[in-house]
Amino acid sequence: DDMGLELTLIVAATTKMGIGFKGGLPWKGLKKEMAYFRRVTLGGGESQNTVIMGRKTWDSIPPKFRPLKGRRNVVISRSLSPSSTPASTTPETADGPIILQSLPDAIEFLRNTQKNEKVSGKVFIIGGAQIYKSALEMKEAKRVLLTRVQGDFECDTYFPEMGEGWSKKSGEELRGWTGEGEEVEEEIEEGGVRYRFEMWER
Ligand code: FOL
Repeated sequence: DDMGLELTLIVAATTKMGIGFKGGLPWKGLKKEMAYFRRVTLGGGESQNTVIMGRKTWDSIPPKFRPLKGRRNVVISRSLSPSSTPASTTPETADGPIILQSLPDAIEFLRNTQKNEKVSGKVFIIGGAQIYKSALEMKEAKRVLLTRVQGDFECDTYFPEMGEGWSKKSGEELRGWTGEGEEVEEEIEEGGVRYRFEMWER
């Protein structure tokens, strides 16, 4: 049953909602922030989680880290996907990402494959701007895990307007959903940059 297919967007953004600069992240060295991304997307459960990303985000991940370990990697690309293969019959290769043409195709693919309990974990949208925008237009997008980075980094890519109906949840609710420990509530400082972890739902 796929009634429970929910999408969670995960993003780190500046106060002006900047998320990227010149094909990468706007900052360097927020190691604990990246560790949070890794822990949360990996999860701790029995079933494997999925990360869905655009092709430019795939390119931005250091080759030694991709595909992101321990997670099903889905990449959205019109040019790299075999155009005649329906999403429902896209073969899953042992290694490397699953490449699909659009976010709706990716959702269809997951609906057809998440019946397998080993892979019926959480589904994360990890960017970038174009994929976040498509995701926010879908009813399945129920949650945003937003890291608010208090810094004025130069950016050329921004998180799209979230629109109506979103509310920020408490730190306790964030911990409940992510399985994070107490430390997630506090404001983190790393190399002179402060940030805090938030969870929004609709
Ligand atoms: N969300 C949050 N909260 N922070 C981010 O940095 C972030 N980044 C992306 C999407 N959502 C995010 C997209 N960019 C890696 C690199 C870039 C990236 C996402 C992931 C990456 O290499 N991740 C490795 C860990 C690398 C390390 O330990 O330094 C991973 O295993 O997740």
